[in-house]
Amino acid sequence: MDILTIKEFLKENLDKLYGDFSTYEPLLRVSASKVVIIGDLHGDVNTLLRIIERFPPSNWAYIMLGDYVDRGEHQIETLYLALRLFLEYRAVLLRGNHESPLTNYEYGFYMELLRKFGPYDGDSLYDKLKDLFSQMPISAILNDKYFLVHGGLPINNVSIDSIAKLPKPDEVPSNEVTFQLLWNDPSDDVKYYEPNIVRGPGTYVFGSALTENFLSSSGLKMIIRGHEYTPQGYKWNHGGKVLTIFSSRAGPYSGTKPHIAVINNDSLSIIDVS
Ligand SMILES: [Mn+2]
Repeated sequence: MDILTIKEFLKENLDKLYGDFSTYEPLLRVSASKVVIIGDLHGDVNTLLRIIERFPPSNWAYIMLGDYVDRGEHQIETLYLALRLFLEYRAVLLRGNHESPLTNYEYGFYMELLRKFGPYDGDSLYDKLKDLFSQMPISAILNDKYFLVHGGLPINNVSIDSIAKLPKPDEVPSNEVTFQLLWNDPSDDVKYYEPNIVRGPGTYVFGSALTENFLSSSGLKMIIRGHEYTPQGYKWNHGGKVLTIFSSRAGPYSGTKPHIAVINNDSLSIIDVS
């Protein structure tokens, strides 16, 4: 993948992409019978290329759960492919906690832009990319059944309607509900919630009682999310109500078997794409 082509693509398309993303509410509603759901990539462009080859986006609706950048070797290439999937096939690109200046200066994306595009173009493209991130949708409801989000449930029993009205753009994000949707993790060890010691201030682990409340009040069946590294590439929590998908073996995740979730005519399977 030629880095100059990617630079030109970004220069030509970022304004249009910003316009497109700014029209979306934080909660999307999606209906499709054949769907590919991709978890964290973190710059693992090779896994994304394998997924595209095996599940052609002309036949499959793509939903990506965020964390395209930071950590891996090919963050720019991964984001570029995701943006092309959006422009050419209307892939759903949800925002992860790494689509934010809060992480990009520290975990690699900003430095990769400077290194591959040069200091001037790298810095000015980052300015536009962080604006783009601030407009990405936060969550989606798929087929009136699945709630899709990068991190997890916030602790204060939010409704679907209130998620749909969260403020956008939100660069950090600084809204605490948005922040928790991008950062929280499920736990089988708590009933309601506790501070998330691993991730730090403002983040929580949410228990099965919150999942039950949310799913029953919204009429949904399952939460599908990314965010958490698991060596086997997926895991279940809350008695099969919360599915975590992890799709990267970049950088620190080289021992992972990346997986995706595939929905084909209402049946859900978890597929090894390593
Ligand atoms: Mn994450």
